[in-house]
Amino acid sequence: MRKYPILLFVVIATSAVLVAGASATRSATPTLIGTDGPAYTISLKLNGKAVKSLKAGTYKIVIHDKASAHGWSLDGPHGFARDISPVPFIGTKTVTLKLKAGSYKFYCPSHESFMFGRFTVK
Ligand SMILES: [Cu+2]
Repeated sequence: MRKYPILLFVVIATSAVLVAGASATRSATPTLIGTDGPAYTISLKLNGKAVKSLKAGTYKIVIHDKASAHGWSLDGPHGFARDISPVPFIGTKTVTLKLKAGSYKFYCPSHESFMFGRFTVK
């Protein structure tokens, strides 16, 4: 029975490729960092730069909510609307979202007229 060692090797090699593929996909998800507060500030950054345009796809969004008076919400195309960090909350919220092409606006629900930013997904 010389076939068994070869078969076992093939199974192990295949598993290793699948695991490597899965972790490569995961680490490729870009992370957007958002903040609201302190004071009347709100932001969204990718690699330290304010987000102005993004490629459509899946993004991890981490919001650092630094003020109970403020929140962090995101509106987008096709009625997309998510309150990612609600107004009374202070702390960190993390979501993974699939962003489709269109115009997006992030804002504080309590001060939407002046605490907001916009970006485009292409
Ligand atoms: Cu606010």
